[in-house]
Amino acid sequence: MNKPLVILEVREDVALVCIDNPPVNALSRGVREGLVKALRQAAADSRVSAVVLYCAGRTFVAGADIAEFDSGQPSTEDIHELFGLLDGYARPVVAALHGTALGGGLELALVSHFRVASRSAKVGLPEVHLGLLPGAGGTQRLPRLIGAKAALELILSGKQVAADQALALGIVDEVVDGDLLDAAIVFAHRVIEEHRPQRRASALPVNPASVPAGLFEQARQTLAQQRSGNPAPVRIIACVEAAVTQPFTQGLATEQRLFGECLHSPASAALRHRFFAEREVSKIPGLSGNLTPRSISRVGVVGAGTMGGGIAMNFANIGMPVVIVETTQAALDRSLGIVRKNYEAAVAKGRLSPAQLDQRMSLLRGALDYPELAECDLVIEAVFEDLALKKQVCARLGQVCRPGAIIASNTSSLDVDALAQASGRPADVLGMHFFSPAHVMRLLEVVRGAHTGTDVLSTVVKLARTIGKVPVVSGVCYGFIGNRMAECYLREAEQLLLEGATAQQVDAAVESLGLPMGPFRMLDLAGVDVVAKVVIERGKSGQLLAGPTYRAVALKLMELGRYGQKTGSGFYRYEGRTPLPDPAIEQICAALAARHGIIRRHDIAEQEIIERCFYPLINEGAKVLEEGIAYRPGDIDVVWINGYSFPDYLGGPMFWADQLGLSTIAARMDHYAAQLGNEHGYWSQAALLKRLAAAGRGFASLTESELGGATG
Ligand code: 3H9
Repeated sequence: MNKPLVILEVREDVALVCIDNPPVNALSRGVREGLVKALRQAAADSRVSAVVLYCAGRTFVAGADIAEFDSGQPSTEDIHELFGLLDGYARPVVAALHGTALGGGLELALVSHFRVASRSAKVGLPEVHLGLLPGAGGTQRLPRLIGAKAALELILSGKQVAADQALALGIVDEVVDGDLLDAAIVFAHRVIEEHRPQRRASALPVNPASVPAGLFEQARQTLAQQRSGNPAPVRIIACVEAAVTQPFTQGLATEQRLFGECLHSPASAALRHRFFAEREVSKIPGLSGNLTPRSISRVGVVGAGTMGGGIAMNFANIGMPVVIVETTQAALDRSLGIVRKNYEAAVAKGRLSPAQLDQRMSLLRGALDYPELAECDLVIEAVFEDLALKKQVCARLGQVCRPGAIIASNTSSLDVDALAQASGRPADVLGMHFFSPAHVMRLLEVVRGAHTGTDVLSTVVKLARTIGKVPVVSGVCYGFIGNRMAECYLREAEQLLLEGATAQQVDAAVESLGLPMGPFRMLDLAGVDVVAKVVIERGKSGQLLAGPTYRAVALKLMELGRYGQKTGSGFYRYEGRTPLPDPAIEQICAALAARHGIIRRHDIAEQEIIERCFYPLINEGAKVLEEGIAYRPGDIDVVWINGYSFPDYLGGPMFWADQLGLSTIAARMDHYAAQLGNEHGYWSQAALLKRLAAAGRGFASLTESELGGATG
């Protein structure tokens, strides 16, 4: 028999209602049914004078069951039945909060009449991150409890607040140390003895002083400037405004209507996809859960450039000592100086205390020789992106690192298997591709070589979570998942310049989709010289499927010393950091076009730019899947959202492709092959794309057995 999700126990005059639905006590249908049953039973029990609602396991209810929203299960009407029952409950209900009381979980606590929280508890309404709004009365009850302004800020930000702050705000009534359930029972007894009436949030007026003039108008204006595709924020503002202007039941109806609009929006579906995809990435097919991870307590970094320094910060941030090796004292000093500046900036913003800065800096030690790395458990090389140099470094690391130490390369594109071979101990080697700035960006591509030990892989995936990264495992290929796909995007973006589009036109089209920066602003920021060198190196390696105009503009700009923002000109000219259109680019592109016989046109529309930049990228994603370089389409989406700022409300390129329809994409690929020619195979469809499109399927429909697995 299945374990009950809700258990009722009557202890003297208090009914203890316990929710036990691991891992996070989500308010699933079974829990809702169990709660209604337990509450009705307690109501009929003459011994019961009060109810304490609490949870087993690591947390109070962390929200509605998000998976139910996608499963097409019938509406959440029974939630409202449960909440109505609690609101009108004839005996006082005390919610006992521990862990994270989030979303529908906090709403469950808000509809209870009193709230007691453990000191370590956190509360919040994070629905906005899922493109939703609190749909179980949260937008109506919270403003009545803590005021409209504070409630609006909390719901719009989706932030969690600690128990002490929740007490100060008026979200909880008491914060306790020690045993939470005992404290909640004591609280319930006090309520009974003092004959305290139930404090129903639904019956409270919103404090007028908490609604400064223009509150909602200003919130709408701020939102308009953010150009977000998330449907929730504007509706959250409307709901909190309704809490101020409408009676409770009417406000609740407004909330339910607007919640429904959010729930059925494509953006919320995309954000929910992101939620699960980011958790799924750590599940590595074929890897036993019983693997003993290698112990990592000391890290080494070779190469103290911007990347190396940023990588080192990740480990110092969690209290791990780091040895940084460079060839000269000057390079070490420069790097540690940059790290200190980064920490000082965090202190200035109040995110770090001066004492924490000192403590973190004290964990970083510079060294000029490899033997200093002998005691490290993990060494990450972050030297210049040059295969010969990286091979030399890995060979040296293979000699000096202690047996069992993991050797990682921060290469962004090179052959990890070749590096592993050079080390002489390939089972210990993998790629850890950090994104710049390495101490800020959440993505880590973990590159699994042909001989990488399964314990090594699992150790690094776990470690990545510990340092706050989202790890996505990639197989070995040029550029791994992200940079490999980005090549197609950049190729077409530059090709469009040759055909007559301007840099600002291409950037604007891409930005209209929701990316914060189009390709040319991005290239100017990254350094045109840096990216052009990558193209040259790849050309030399014979791995480029390329015609004579491949990335021709970037190569030309490098030749001209137009390296981007740092030299004051690149695809744009710069006044300070402001990019301005540069007629010189038009002339350069026109000359290149004439040389290569490309006819320039002036009718390139936004839609063509979007299709030509993104459809080949999606097609490459299909190849990445069919070759087993990525395990799942969702892994690719996680890479693009976290590493390349692809808009999360589109769910990542593969999820977006499914929404557009793969047959549409396939048809447009054929169209461009016919219009532009396909001499170099740029418009040849991946077999997987072709097959799915023909079958009217999407990437999301791929089963485990259909997915590649070369990574395994
Ligand atoms: C809502 O409440 C709407 C209501 O207002 C209106 C209703 C009408 N549902 O993150 P973790 C799973 S919307 C289903 O790795 P952590 C998660 O997928 C909801 N599943 O752990 C994972 O599964 P697996 C508002 C959920 O310790 C496992 O639990 N609430 C849910 O790092 C562990 O998760 C939120 O948005 C869920 N609600 O972090 C809170 N939550 O093991 C969302 C988690 O199979 N959740 N799972 O991969 C969180 O923020 C974090 O999970 C939490 C724990 C902080 C709780």
